[in-house]
Amino acid sequence: MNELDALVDSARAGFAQATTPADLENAKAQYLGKSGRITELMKGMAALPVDEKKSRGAAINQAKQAIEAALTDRRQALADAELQSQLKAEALDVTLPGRQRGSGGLHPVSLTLERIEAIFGSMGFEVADGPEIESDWFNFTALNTPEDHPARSMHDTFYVEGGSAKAPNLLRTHTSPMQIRHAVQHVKRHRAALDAGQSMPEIRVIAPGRTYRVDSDATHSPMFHQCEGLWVGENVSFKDLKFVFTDFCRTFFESDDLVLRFRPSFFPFTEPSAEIDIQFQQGPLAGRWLEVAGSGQVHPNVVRNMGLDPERYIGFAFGMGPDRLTMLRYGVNDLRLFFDGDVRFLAQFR
Ligand code: 2U9
Repeated sequence: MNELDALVDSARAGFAQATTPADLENAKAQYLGKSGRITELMKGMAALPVDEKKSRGAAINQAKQAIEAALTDRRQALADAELQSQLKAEALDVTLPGRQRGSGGLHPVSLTLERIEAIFGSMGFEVADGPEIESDWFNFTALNTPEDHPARSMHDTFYVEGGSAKAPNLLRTHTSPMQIRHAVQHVKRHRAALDAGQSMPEIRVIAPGRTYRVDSDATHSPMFHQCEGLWVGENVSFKDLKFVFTDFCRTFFESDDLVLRFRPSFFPFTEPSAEIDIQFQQGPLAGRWLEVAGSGQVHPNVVRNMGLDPERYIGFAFGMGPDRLTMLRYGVNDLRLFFDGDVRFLAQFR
């Protein structure tokens, strides 16, 4: 093999060892650069006799073209390898199933509110709605709450702008105002019949919704939920309350041997009043009395504020905390977990 064939073979070997464009450029410089081997051979021709220069020049040029061809092939090979590497890295398997967006779900307290509405709906109760920013009249006065009652103080109630100094606006502290509004509208609708001495359809309503109090710890949140109920007619007594609420609790907790206890208590808007406790007969809470609601016969002053004669119309009311019922039903021990917005906690109830 002559010197030029050896040089072409050496260049091909050098280019083949280059694994990156930069390595290849370095290898190219050794053969085709200004101080490369081909340039040296060309300079060496100066010393040759005239009749040898032509053939020598042609031979060197042929070797140069062979090296340039080898360089082009290697550049293409490296470019192809880079493209294949990128295609592999960015490969998208279009046959894979689509990414599931994941099914959302209702908040556990919303599930409880829906359950409460369904159970009382099955007993003929309507569902009332009403404003969360209330007047002093509907939140306190209409409910027979004395002017100096501690619940009216600023450290219990969120007062807001609007209203008047004597009757300020506030964030409702319970859902009772919705009951009063519903009852007043109901009486207005049947005013003519009442004035003619006829009866009116009974008031049978629940009022679920958000309520607000200045309080915050593991069992109290500034925003919490309440659901109150009201059944007023010409002959609605405490026994009706005991039956309705017992039936509700057994259905809600899916426990037919659940027992209720009514403990004497006091609320300005009911007389007599009673706290309601429940007791499971089996399961982790068996044997413990758990307070779940307050209740009582609607106070005559409140019946009067509805526009009804308390000598003719009587009924019961109750109030319970859907947040607490949710904690009992699912075994949650910190109320704040419901309102932190942590999807890892909330997703358990989907
Ligand atoms: C009208 C007349 C009477 C609603 C009632 C309670 C007793 C009661 C709270 C206890 C803590 C709810 O669970 S809680 O957040 N409520 O104890 N509420 S009687 O009485 C009314 C309501 C409206 C027109």
